[in-house]
Amino acid sequence: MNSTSSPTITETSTFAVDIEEGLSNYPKQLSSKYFYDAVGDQLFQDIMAMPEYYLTNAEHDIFTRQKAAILEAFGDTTFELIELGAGDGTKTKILLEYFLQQEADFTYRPIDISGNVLKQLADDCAQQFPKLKVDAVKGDYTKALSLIKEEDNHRRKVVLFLGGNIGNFPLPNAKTFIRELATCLSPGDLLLTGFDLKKDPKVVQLAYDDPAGITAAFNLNLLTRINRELGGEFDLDKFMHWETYNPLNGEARSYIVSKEDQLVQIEQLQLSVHFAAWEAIAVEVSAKYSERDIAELAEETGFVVNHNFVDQKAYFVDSLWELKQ
Ligand code: AVI
Repeated sequence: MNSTSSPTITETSTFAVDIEEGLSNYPKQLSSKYFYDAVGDQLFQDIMAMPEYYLTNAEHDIFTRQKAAILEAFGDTTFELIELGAGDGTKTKILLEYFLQQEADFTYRPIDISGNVLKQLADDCAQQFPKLKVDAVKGDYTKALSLIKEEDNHRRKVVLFLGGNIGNFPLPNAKTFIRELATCLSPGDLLLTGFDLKKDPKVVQLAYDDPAGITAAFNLNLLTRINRELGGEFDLDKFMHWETYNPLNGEARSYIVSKEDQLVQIEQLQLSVHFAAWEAIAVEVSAKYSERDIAELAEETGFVVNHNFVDQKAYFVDSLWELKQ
């Protein structure tokens, strides 16, 4: 598919199944991948523009200042550029523009769960970079892995996994995911991953519990989505957002907490969900790493760290890894 056509719609909807399972479990748990409906996409844009959400600016700083070093570290200007969880691609475009200026020979393959942002990204690329070959695909990470596996092996693959998306896996799951990703790559292929670094816990806490309540709205929108798509009857006033940051394991965790004992009907699931007062639903983990954690993760998943690109505040790192023989 070229940059002017619409992204392929390939995702199978497991929303209803996952919601039913997550709300029937104890403790209750829902995946943050379901935050991203049209309203969620907009709220995430708002989050990225918040002064407290430092991750976006930090990675922007890295790409702006170190794009030449990044391309140089690739060691070759011919590659397949695959982006997992591409989002709106704002920061990636800094790299794309530079790679094009340097006449690198590459196709850009963004993969994202949100068709809305992906369509926007494909359209933006077509406008801004008419010469860029774009092949955009809607899908989650499982879909992404199967696509990477299907790719022919003529060109070296460079996989981008930016913005701290890896943090949305708890550490053991991150390891499993990267190991699986490694099985889809060949020795010498590259992985550029954005890791949010462990830092002053107050800074992290504020990024996920902003005073304006944008993050709270982002998380609670999941209940609105269940109401709309599955005939749920969640009353948002009876729930609240709660955030914790554990500086030991680096996990920032988001919860939706029921403020009272209540029953919530979800018509299309024919489900009546009981919440005890102050019962929580775990909705998101945003893990933070130290450089040592990153080195260990690379080692344990078959990669070698080629270079760490750190922003000026040392808040965030884009870590370039190469798959070992
Ligand atoms: C997409 N992901 C990296 C964001 C994060 O920081 O975990 C999602 C997010 N959740 C709350 N704020 C931002």
